[in-house]
Amino acid sequence: MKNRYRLFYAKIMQHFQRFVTFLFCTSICLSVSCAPNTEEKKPNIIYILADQWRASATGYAGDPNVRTPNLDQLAKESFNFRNAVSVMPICTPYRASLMTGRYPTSTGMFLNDLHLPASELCIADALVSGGYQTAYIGKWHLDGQGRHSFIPPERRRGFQYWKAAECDHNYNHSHYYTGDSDEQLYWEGYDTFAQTADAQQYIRDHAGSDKPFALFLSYGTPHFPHHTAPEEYKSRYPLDEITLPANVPESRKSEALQEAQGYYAHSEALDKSIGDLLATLNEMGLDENTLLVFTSDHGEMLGAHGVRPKAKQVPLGESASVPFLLRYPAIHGEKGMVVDMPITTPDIFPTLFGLARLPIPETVEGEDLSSVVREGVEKEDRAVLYMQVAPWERGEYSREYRAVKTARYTYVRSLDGPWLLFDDRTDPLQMNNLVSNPENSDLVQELDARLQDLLAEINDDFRPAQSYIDEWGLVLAPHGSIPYSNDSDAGPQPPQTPQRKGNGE
Ligand SMILES: [Ca+2]
Repeated sequence: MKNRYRLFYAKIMQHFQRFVTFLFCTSICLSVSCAPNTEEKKPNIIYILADQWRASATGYAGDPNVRTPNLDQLAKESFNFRNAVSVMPICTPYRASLMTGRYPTSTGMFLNDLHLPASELCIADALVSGGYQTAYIGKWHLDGQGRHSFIPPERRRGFQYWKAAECDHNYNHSHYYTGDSDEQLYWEGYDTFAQTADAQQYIRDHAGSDKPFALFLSYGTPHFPHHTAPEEYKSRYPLDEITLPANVPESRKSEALQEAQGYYAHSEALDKSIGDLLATLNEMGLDENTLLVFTSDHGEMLGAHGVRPKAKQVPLGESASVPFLLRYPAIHGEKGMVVDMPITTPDIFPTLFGLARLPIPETVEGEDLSSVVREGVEKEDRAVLYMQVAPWERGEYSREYRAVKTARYTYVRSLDGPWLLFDDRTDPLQMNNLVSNPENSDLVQELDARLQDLLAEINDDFRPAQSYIDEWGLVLAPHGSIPYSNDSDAGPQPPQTPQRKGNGE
């Protein structure tokens, strides 16, 4: 009898608890999601894009040389995607993919200095449609009509506030254009600092606005020339105090050290700038409702694996892996999370839009990963694609390739078949290519199947470079990419705009 009574009592309590839970959830639902458009206030968006900052070269990622206290702090407050890759580790192709959310094989934007077709829907146009004010400061590299040419408002792809140049890495005397004027202006002093000051002013000027803003801040550094970094920062990296990773062979060491000094100096100067920018955001009370990203378009080899310093394009981690911090306290609070799930460039546009609750255009090919930030749960077993369609770099690693990155592995296929397999967890310097090891044949097969699936999704059948060059009607210069001019007096250069001719034509 006693037991039966106990069971009966437990049942009653169970029902009671369910009822209380129901009441509790209903009241939350009424007060939060079902309340009259408690739609989250649209966040401001600040996208900080460095040029050539490899994933490993920050304090928080464990680089023993560089000092990045501001980024280290930001990493603690952010979702730190430590397996982020550049969909094509080179300038224009990355930027085209960022702007469109599409793969280089879908837009034809797989070489530097191409002109992004007007028919491609860009992120700023979509942001304006979503009620945003838009701004772009720094390096653009999508206009393809001369690196020093004026880019008129109608070719700015939806960016309203504009202080930008197509491409200029002369950091202590770099140009920009603004407004409707084709007058070439120059940033005062070191452009990283001047562009930061301009972004700070933009934030102050727009803090009280009814409309949210989206600011893209596209720095030229720490891309070479490395020796032009501010002396004050260079002096903090004496050559005899720099430790090179074990994958830099003896033959590259002295050159790598020399370049690393300026590379780290540019990086620390940029870290300082990011600290200044974050301070302004905080002063204006905008921290909470700002979706902030810090990332880079691709990395830098700095002599690793014997590849010359300044090079990228190749599939190795120093070139393809990028830092990617995303902070949006209104959604995830003050603490961040380390995310092992990989992310590739086309995922960025839809993820930002998912977080801002904006409709994602149908043209976008990447995946919306906003739920990962909202719920703090990674997608299991994700694999992402990156590639090189027509490399113009020369050397052992400069081949056409298609690659898969997972939380653990990098697998790369060349036109000859399976080429590289690294266990990035046990071998982060990628010194042990496991692809030919018979023990790994199942793994190679599995990763190759995943690669084929990802390629099928974007209808890419991985052909030799020339086939794509012909398909998109492009004509290359002797250096292996699109011809360009650095001469602003030469007037606009005729652009090469990829236009698909269709296979076999
Ligand atoms: Ca670049």
